[in-house]
Amino acid sequence: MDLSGYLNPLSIAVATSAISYWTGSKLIKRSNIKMSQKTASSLEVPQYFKDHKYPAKRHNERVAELFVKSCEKNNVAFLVPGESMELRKYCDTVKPFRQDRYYYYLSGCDIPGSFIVYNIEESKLLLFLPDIDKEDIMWSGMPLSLEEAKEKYDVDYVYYVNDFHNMVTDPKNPLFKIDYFYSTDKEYCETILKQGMQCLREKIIFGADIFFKSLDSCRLIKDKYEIETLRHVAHITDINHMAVMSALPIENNECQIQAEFQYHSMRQGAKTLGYDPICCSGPACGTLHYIKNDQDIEKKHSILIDAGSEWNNYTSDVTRCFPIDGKFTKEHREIYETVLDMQSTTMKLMKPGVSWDDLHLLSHKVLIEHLLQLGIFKSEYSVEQILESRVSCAFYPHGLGHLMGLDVHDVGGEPNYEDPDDLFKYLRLRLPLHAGMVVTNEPGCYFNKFLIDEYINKHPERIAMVNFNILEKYMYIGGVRIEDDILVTKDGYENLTGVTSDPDEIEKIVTEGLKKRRSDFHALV
Ligand SMILES: [Mn+2]
Repeated sequence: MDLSGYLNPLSIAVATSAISYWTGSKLIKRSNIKMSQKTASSLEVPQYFKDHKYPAKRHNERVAELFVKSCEKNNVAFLVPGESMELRKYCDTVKPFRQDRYYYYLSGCDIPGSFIVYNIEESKLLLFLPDIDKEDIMWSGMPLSLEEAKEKYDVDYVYYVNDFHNMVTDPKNPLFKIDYFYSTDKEYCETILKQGMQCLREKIIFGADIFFKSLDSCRLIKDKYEIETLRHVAHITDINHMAVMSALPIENNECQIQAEFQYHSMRQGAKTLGYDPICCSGPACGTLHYIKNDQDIEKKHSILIDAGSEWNNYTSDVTRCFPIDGKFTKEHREIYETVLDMQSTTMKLMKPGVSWDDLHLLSHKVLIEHLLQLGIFKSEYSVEQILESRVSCAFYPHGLGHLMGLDVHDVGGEPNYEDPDDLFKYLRLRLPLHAGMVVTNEPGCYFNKFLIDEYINKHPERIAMVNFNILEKYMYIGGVRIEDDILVTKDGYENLTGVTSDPDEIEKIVTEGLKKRRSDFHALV
């Protein structure tokens, strides 16, 4: 095919805002993480990332394959912009930049203010970089050149935003023939349209269902590159969690739990986390998305940390719980083993074709069996009667897990937040498992006054099932959640998370850490 109609890349030109791309030298093998491992100081990146580019072109092809099945129009292209840098009000500093996830999926490009065009009929992917702002070079340094960008990204051509106008208005250019540009976001597109491209306005179709559905279906199933990325970030996260469990002498407040996690994340090259970390102690462990992370942990017993590093825009999502003094109390251990049983019972059954609804339901049954044994539920009721009443939602109100990838709660799970059944309302994945999905398996058991009021005290038939004298003895724990990141494989699953969840091993790790002095840690304050 003759592509001479596309503009020739300008050789002298450079683009604003380069992103860092660090490389290492050898593959870090994930195994069970041992305290003696010194990989936490390493910036090494698996060889795979040196041999492969982010497969942006393939992602566009896959989305287009699905898209054309439901699109009746011809001469169609995708026009997808990324996020731009945004100034804070009344000052000249910028808000933290986070690339749009749909854009990243289709470009692999983290440069603010860039966009892609994918010409479906010609199967050509064009990347447009922001025009050069010479003044900005003084402050921000030299941006990536077009050649460097072509080398780095899996695209057919690289141009400047400024070139786009000439291309779509030149009758000899293939883009001139495009009748419809499907786009995700109107707001981002406004920047492009402002640059003298008003003629395009009526050709752009924003936010069409068929476009988003095709994107979400593709993002639902991870390819090899995405799996390797998720594996690498899971390994980084393992080490952060190990660090947190091993550093109690310098952790006196929840914010120092967070500090230890983030410090180790950044040392391994993961400069951001996939979500606000949840670092709680004592009764606060019962708050599902607690992000205050500012309370003293002394005089409490339990810690719950739910945190995951982010690397090349892919995240991890792992929760671990441990006793502050290195020894689980009787009640904490009982609840810990309950949750571990919920997780391992459902984990064993994970494989393609299995309904996530069914596994979620099974995790409630395992919870109910344990709470019956502990006497929190009264023995005159059967597992079925208790399950049917939905009283177990008071202790486990969220879902067994969710999809994970570019977003921590990744797209494509078809949740139904309007489900009238409390048991399924917050289940974010309502599909059968499929090879290539990455999901969290994260059951929990919480003792939270608000949840007990909402789910038990407002329902007389549920009140009758609970022994409140026994329940009271567990309130100080707050809650336990154990969360691992799981890849569904063609005949089962692979647990990407390597940090231990075995309660005996956790006791050992915490105890060993407690034997150290403050001066054994790199801690000036
Ligand atoms: Mn999660």
